[in-house]
Amino acid sequence: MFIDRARIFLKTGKGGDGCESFYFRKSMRYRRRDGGDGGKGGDVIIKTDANVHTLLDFYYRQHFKAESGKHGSSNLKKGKDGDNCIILVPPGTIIRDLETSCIIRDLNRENESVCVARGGKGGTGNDKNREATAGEPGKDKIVNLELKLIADVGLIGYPNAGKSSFLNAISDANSKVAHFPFTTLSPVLGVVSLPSEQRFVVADIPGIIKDAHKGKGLGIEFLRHIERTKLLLFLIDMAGVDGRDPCQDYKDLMNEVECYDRNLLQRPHLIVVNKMDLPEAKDNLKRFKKAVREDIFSISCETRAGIEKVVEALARILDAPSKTGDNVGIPR
Ligand SMILES: Nc1nc2c(ncn2[C@@H]2O[C@H](COP(=O)(O)OP(=O)(O)OP(=O)(O)O)[C@@H](O)[C@H]2O)c(=O)[nH]1
Ligand SMILES: [Mg+2]
Repeated sequence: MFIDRARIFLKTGKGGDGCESFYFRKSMRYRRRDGGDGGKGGDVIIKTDANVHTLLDFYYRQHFKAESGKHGSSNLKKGKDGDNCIILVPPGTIIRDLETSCIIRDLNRENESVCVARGGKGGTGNDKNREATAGEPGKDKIVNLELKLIADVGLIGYPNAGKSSFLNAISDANSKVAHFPFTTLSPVLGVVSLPSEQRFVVADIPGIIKDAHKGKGLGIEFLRHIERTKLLLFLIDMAGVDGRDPCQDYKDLMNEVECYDRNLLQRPHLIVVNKMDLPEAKDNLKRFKKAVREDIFSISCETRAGIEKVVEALARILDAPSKTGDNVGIPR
């Protein structure tokens, strides 16, 4: 199960009460105030950890509580601060306040942390002529977590187009491949390592079909995971194995991406046509080239033909200094 959204309830620690206490000995003329301060209530902190990959843990547990501060005591003893509650999330998690809908933080890097809810202040003890006060309550919060994977390249294609086969061919990933649609039900990341020591991450997301933006198939929710990618790779089954027209597939995919977020189409992208080992693919490609006037990379994941050229192109584009809206030499 791949959970990429969660709602969690955060309870902060209450501040410990300040102590009201007086010290007195027979030899003293006046009693002395010696009440210590209360300890601070624990905060709730959210931190990224590279070993956490999904928000699945929050499917089982939604309530988190930091420790309250201890009360102050006589002899100016300060109460102990409450322990913070630290919640681990994968890098790429966006934290949103439920009440205001504002983004509290977009945690992109490893070991990045943010204090989401502050514990209450400890009360003051009655020393130094002050009155003892009670500890303050903390600011509890309900937050929504949303995971957007961090990858350099996002694969977009119809189900069965060969996205997982392509990812497995170029990277260390082991994404499930099968001859039926919707084999991949949750995003898979693969790391491509080149002899030049350049490395980049490719995200395989579940297939998209016409009218996915209206909820058809698995919908377009998963496109969220390519929002942060630098480059989009449209993968098209040129043999039309499932009986569709590849030119129409391309138009449908573009349309679905546009419906999700039209700015995504401003991103550099590559068009890769797959299954060129099958005889139907040759004729289809001729028509496709006339209809789609862009650079096209033809490959076969079955024979591995053309795959190296695509990897070289990806590496070149990713290596180039990025300019917003730049189409990196690929005319649209
Ligand atoms: N002949 C041929 N078959 C291919 C090629 N690439 C993939 N296939 C086959 O196409 C089918 C689908 O491949 P997948 O890699 O699972 O496709 P996908 O796009 O990940 O599919 P979903 O996960 O369902 O979206 C499998 O039976 C593959 O063996 C190719 O280049 N040539
Ligand atoms: Mg797949």
